[in-house]
Amino acid sequence: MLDAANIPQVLQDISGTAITSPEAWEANRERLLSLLSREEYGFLPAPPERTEFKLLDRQTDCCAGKAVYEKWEATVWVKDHSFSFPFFGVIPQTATPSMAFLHLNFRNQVPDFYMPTEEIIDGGFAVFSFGYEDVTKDNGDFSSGLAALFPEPPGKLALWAWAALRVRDHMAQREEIDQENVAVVGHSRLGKTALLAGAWDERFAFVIANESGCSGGAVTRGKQGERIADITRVFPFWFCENYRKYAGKEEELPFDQHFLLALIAPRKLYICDAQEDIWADPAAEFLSCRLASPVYELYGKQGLMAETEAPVLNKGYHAGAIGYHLRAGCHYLSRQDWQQFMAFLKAHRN
Ligand code: GTR
Repeated sequence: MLDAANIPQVLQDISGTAITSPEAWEANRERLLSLLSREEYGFLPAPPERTEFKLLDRQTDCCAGKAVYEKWEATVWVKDHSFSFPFFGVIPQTATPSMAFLHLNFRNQVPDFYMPTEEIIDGGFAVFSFGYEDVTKDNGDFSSGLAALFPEPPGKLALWAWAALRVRDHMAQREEIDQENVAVVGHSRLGKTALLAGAWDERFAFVIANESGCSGGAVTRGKQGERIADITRVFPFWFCENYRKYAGKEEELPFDQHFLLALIAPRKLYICDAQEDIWADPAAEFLSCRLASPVYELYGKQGLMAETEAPVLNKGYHAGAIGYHLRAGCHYLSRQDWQQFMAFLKAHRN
């Protein structure tokens, strides 16, 4: 049973003293990042010694000429070893810089059924993306792909997040992009990845996790559907080894998932769910947003603004710095979700 009283409070330092100022929160923030890294995801590797971006393809007739399509290859060097992966950009042909998404995609195709590209362009946004398995396979093999560059690689979620930071490095070089308004977005396992990327890299002004659920946006204690025992049995390689010891022992975790959400504060965060996706557990995600909100309040901002304990179907909770919606249907990243993301970004543009 979900019960906020059983969930650790985020505004406490290591000695249990209440955190009451942004300065005290920031002093404690690194400790929380390390805690999550040590116990759950593994540590984010240092940035590469060198990165090169090579343009592989460019088309100016994309979306009926409203946008430019580009295919790039990123090559990263870590201690004399290199690894390359492709990524894509679709950028509106406008005179002023565009707000932008970095979409962590399941596939390396543009457009894609999880990425309604023309609609995103029509909304006034650029969208960069990569196919996550071009970075490292979604399995327990750490001997190939990006994983092979690191002697002690973290879990796969952290490796995908590291690759996202390299695409963000590229976006940072682009004048067509409004650097103050870049969102990282992912669905499900890649929603968990988006949260990690956002926690680790403050260049993401917006972080969007769609149906990220267990070990993502949802609190673990009292959660329905997927539990740590389920996720570490089927996908142990997403995490570091330490995480397995919490299977069936959620109450021993020295944190809960709203700590991850709180690490994004005071930047904008967006969590969303599908009504039929009990595996992710919308109620546990909504509660997580509520429990992360006090950190936003330290900064004089409202986090999740909601009057009810449970989310109302199809209502866009867009007023606070933590946005949320629950849509009808099943586990999916739909165009309806994208419409909500675009509305939230426009409403909260920096
Ligand atoms: C499921 C997994 C979830 C979620 C999902 C997905 O099988 O149990 O945590 O990440 O995959 O990525 O689609």
